[in-house]
Amino acid sequence: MITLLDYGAGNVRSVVNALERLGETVKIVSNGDDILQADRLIFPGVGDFGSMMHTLRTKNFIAPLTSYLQAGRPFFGICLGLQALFDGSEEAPGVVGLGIIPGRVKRFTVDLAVPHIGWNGIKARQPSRLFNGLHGDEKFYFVHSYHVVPETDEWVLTATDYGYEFVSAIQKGNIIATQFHPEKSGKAGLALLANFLDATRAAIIPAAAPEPTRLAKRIIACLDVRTNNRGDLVVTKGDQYDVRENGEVRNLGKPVQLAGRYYNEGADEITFLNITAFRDFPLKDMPMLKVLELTSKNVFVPLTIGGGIRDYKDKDGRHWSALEVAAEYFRSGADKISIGSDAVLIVEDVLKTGQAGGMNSIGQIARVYGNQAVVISIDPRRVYVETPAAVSHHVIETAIPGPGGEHYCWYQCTIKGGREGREVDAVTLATICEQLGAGEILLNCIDRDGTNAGFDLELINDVKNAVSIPVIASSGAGNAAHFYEVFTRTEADAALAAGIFHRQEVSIGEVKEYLQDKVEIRPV
Ligand code: 1PR
Repeated sequence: MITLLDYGAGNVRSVVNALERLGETVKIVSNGDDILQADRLIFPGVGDFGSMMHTLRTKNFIAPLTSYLQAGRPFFGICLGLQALFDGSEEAPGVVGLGIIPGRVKRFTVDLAVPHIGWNGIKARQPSRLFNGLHGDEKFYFVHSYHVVPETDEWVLTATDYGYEFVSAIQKGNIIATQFHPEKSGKAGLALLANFLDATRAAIIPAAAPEPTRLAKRIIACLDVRTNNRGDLVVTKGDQYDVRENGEVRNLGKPVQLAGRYYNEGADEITFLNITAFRDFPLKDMPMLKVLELTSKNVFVPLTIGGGIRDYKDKDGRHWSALEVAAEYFRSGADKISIGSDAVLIVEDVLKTGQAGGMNSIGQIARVYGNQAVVISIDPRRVYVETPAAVSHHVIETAIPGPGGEHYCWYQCTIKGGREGREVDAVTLATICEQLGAGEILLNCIDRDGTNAGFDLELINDVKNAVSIPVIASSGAGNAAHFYEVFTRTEADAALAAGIFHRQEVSIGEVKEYLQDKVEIRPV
């Protein structure tokens, strides 16, 4: 039996799933006594430092947790569960941490995308039982904007490089905590958790220590999901967003099975897009929640879900906020949510009024679950113009002339799965969404979707140059070389594909094999 401290902020399901996969029974803490009686306590922190400490305080968890830790009893903290052990954080000035490790939590000051999202390496600084079975060159999944800065090196367990070296795990006797997410780090992460669970394993130093560690470019498999004419939830795939063939919705497989296959092939993340959720209330769409629940039991890499995340009134007149919709997705196993149509409408509002409504879905969800949990999915389409002055949008000069020989274009944002073009360009959308609290951009391109013609490099460069959050390049991958192209000719942080993987034209393993030694990736 292992005790899990869930303070109700986020997705602890993935931690529960990982522990259950390792044969543990998990007891969730419901009061301070549960903490005091735990044999081993796991604390996965989510959201921001201030609200985490506030919730711990209102639930009267601070005193039992501090006394548990001061007694040096077995503890594993994850992400904010590491940061909580320190004196305080720049994220919430004035808020006092648990003070178990002297030091503070600071925001990254790097000329790189923040949050630091993705798979990075670790360098062991002291022996630990956590390293049994690891070579030392494995990569683990990170997602954070702040990192810990202990006053002494005494308890540093691992370090990682991102612009500069930071502390990525600590070990103080029985107290161990990692900035990365072992529960989302595939087989290496499960091995590390298994080592924590078995206190009889010997403390070792792994053989390899990458110097420096490097953040991998991520390969993401995307599953567009919708109900077909027979009422079954299927993975489908469009050509420039048209998913029908001879009147029938294309059926390329079952969502849970396909996600499992991509995990085994080495996908670094999996994204589900509920592509017709814009018309229906998505919480009626229980099969989608079930898909997430089942997938997260077997897939230990990050899961993103998009589609229909906005405010609703259901048929009984009950108002559901976008935050409540997102909360259902997080509870079912999602690590990130992606917002498409609603983001365009929010940005239109900002452009019209000069300010964002305080209740906008991007800010609301980011405040509770953290910026890194909010992805903006952009569905742009090229609009050619004769001259940059022809429109008030962000225009680029293009090497791919338009049908009338035009050398300029702008990227028009659309809503409702490309059905409706709006007067907002992709760069403006991305920039404003970043200001509102988005943590990542999923940059599709309707012109390239399903064409196998390669990514739209001009679009990706344009958006990537405008924001400091990570950008996922999407749409058009037709072979492994297209991934090489997008990672060497743009600064994209990740590349996403759908059709080539579903149709088994190229596997994720083949893409990674092609990129090996050319681009930093997480080996399969
Ligand atoms: O607007 O918040 O309800 O979200 C709806 C979501 O569903 C959006 O993220 C939107 O991109 C997606 N969506 C809506 N309609 C479609 C469609 O295809 N008819 N899917 C659709 C867009 C997702 C792409 C695709 C890549 C790679 N497809 O990410 O996976 O283009 O494809 P490829 O590798 O085969 O070229 P909301």
